[in-house]
Amino acid sequence: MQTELALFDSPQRREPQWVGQQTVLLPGFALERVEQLLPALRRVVHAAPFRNMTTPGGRTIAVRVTNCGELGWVSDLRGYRYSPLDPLSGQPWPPLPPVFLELAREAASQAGFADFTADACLVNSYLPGNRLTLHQDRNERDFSQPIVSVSLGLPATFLFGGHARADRTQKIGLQHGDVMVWGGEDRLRFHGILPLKDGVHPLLGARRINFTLRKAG
Ligand code: MD6
Ligand code: FE
Repeated sequence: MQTELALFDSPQRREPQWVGQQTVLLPGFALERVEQLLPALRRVVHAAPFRNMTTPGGRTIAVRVTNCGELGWVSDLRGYRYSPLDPLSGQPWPPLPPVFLELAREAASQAGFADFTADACLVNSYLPGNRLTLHQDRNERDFSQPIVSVSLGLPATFLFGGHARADRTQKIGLQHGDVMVWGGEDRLRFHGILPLKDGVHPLLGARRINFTLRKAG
């Protein structure tokens, strides 16, 4: 009985799935740390609240974002870039929680990227209906460094394209606790998120949180 309950309660990591030459989905990889990740996330969001940013073209980005770490990704009429200061407060971004750094390093090493040390973490908050259009992540200095992406809350469909915007995309389901690591030859592939479906997650409610750990500087 006890074992059954323990089995039922215990977070399940599943087999890694290679979705690109240097891109791996680690299903459930973050589950065993969720109890540390959520309070750490709450502290970050308390210091640097989620906000809507503006594209250089003047559109509002529906997905709300914040950052932690030495550098944070920002977008406004002047462009996309990394900044050491939160433009809302004029203060440095809150520090990267050690549990984020450890998770990123372990996940990256599973994908063959040894000694990954993130200095930036972009946190995205999606409500039902929010999507992220196809884009490349190219504001970081060193494209030899991978990106580690952690999904929490409602499930989402990730679109994974090629090196040109018009290339066909594959759909990858991302669930609460999944971690994706990508780098190398896949580092500049176009990608996005389909509109989030309605739902309520037992821990996070009606939203999805994604955070991506990067070496930006
Ligand atoms: C998201 N992720 O999962 C959006 N970018 O909500 C990204 O845009 C992303 O997951 C670079 C690397 C991994 C990612
Ligand atoms: Fe991205």
